Amino acid sequence: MKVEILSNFIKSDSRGNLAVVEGSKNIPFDIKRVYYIWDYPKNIMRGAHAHYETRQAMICLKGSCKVTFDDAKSKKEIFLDSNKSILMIEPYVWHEMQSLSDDCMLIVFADKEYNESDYIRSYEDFLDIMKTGNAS
Ligand code: T46
Repeated sequence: MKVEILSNFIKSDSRGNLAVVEGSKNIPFDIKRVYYIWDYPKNIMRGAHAHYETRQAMICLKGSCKVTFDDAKSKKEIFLDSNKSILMIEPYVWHEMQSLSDDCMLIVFADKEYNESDYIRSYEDFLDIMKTGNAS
């Protein structure tokens, strides 16, 4: 499974840093929705689902967390602790965010409006969908 991490969206000069996220320029889709997540209880997990269609790009603005990806064939863990990387979250990839630091703030850019029917929230359903090839 290939997990894409994008960079080269920071403008730095002697005054500091400025980050620009531009749809269909430095992230590979038009941005339809932006949300951010912060202020977690201890040891909480977020995510734990896959999407049918929605493509997303995530930046850890502050703090750190571990993101686990699972495509039903293999798993991959990415540790996010820098606001200088954009992590792509593609459809049909089960993703979980764990080990969220107290100060962790995640911002997510999505290419679709929120639609609960785009979520696969049961891991068993996800495995079935991936096995039966309904994913293509
Ligand atoms: C994802 C990961 C990275 C809305 O009403 N509109 C929205 O745009 C979103 C994102 C969520 N919601 C509602 C749905 C739930 O009632 O907010 C509540 C919490 O959402 P959820 O449990 O899906 O949150 P996470 O942190 O588990 O997942 C979120 C995104 O939903 C998801 O698409 O990929 O972050």
